[in-house]
Amino acid sequence: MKDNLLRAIEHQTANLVVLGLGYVGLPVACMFAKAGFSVLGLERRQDKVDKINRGECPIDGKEPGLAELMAQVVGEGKFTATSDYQVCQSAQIVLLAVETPIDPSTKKPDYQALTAALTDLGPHLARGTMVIIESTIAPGTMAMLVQPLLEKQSGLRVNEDFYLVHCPERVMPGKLLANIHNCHRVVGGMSPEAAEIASHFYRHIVEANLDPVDCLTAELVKTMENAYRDVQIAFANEMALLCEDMGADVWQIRELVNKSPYRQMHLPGAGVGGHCIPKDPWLLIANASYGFESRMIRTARAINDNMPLHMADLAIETLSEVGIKIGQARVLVLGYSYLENADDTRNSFSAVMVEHLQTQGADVVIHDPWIPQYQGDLLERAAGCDVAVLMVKHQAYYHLDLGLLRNVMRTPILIDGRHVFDPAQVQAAGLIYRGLGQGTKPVGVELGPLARTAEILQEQTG
Ligand code: SAJ
Repeated sequence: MKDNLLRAIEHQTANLVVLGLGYVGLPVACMFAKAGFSVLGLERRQDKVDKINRGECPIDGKEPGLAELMAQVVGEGKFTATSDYQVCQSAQIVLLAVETPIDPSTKKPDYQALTAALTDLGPHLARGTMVIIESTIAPGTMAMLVQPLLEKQSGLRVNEDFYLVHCPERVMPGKLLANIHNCHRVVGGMSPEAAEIASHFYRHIVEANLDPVDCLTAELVKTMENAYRDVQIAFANEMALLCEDMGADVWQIRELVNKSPYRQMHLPGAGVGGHCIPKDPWLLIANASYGFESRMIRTARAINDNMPLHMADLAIETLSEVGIKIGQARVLVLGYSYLENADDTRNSFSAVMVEHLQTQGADVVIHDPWIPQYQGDLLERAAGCDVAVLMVKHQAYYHLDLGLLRNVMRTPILIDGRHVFDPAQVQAAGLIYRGLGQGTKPVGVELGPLARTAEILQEQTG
């Protein structure tokens, strides 16, 4: 089994089926096709299958090189999409890249897509095949869900009849192809042999280090690396709240802290969004048991989830200082995507703030140069607004004409959630400035950001 597979990989005669053609599956399918493999993309949605087979990239947004590469490999007949699971019978390698979201209320993994894919694949799994899971999954999932389900559905035995591998994706919108080529990968195998064979396979598209490990290690590396980032960001956010409370400037302090060796304090911000960071910490602790109680992960998530609500607090408080109630205010939200200079709105923290302000009766106007429904002239959108809240540090906002902004607003208040503006310049333009982490706590006003974090924590821990 091993020699046949290694030979097919070495000579690129191995047929590859990629199951799931989204942000993860589509670029990896194109990269293996470009490397010389014959690739079939399995996708449930027929409209998406047809679009790909016309050579049209189904992924919106700026993904350097992806549309061109896809058109090229489709045109060369190296990559074809289909909705027919039967194709798995002639595959030597099947790569699964399906979504693994978190249930918003229970914070537990939602494996509907993964379970459906494995259930459909099982009956078509041929002896000698290597199955690779690229989706990010909770540690323990390969052993407790993937292996038993595949064995049951196929009647085959892992390591005897087929190989099973977990090679977690490393995608980042805007860098889909680059990250595949340049990012270090752990290659987890249900046996050392499986990890070895999969490493040979990925060497065809990954230039960076490939570390063969066991599956549990691979699951922990991926989810832990993002939980680490979430905790780091939460620390920066909590320091921003502390500095507000104490009347200090967290941005200046962060710069000075980072002058110390081995310090790399992250950036405070108006929220933590995207498809990885808000989700992976919950995956990391999902299967922990035997009395393991995560406090840090939950608290970090609560702090970061609270940031858009804190931005709303800053706006409400500053409005009240000039005698305007939020229920009579018009609020301009600057930025709706989860990351600067990108059009990806998954887990948008601005959406959380918008909903909160609307429940308070505010009239909310959204601007985002990267999101079609929110594009348009910023100053037109700002007309008549009482406060502008900067949530995402899009490059376009760095050159905002503050004087013109001041002239069109009904009340000239600017809340800066990303340290984009110089407070002195904002005030010189005639606007009232309030910056996240820049303490100008009004005397006698009891801020409640940490109290709210405690509320969120209480909700999560039940
Ligand atoms: N954020 C902060 N402060 C920071 C860093 C990020 O508030 O100091 C916020 C961002 O505004 C954003 C969210 O966190 O809303 C996530 O930002 P991110 O830079 O982590 O971008 P992602 O979500 O695309 O993260 C991905 C991850 N890569 C993979 O999962 C393969 C992450 O592990 C990487 O560190 C990140 O890309 C990257 O920078 O490459």
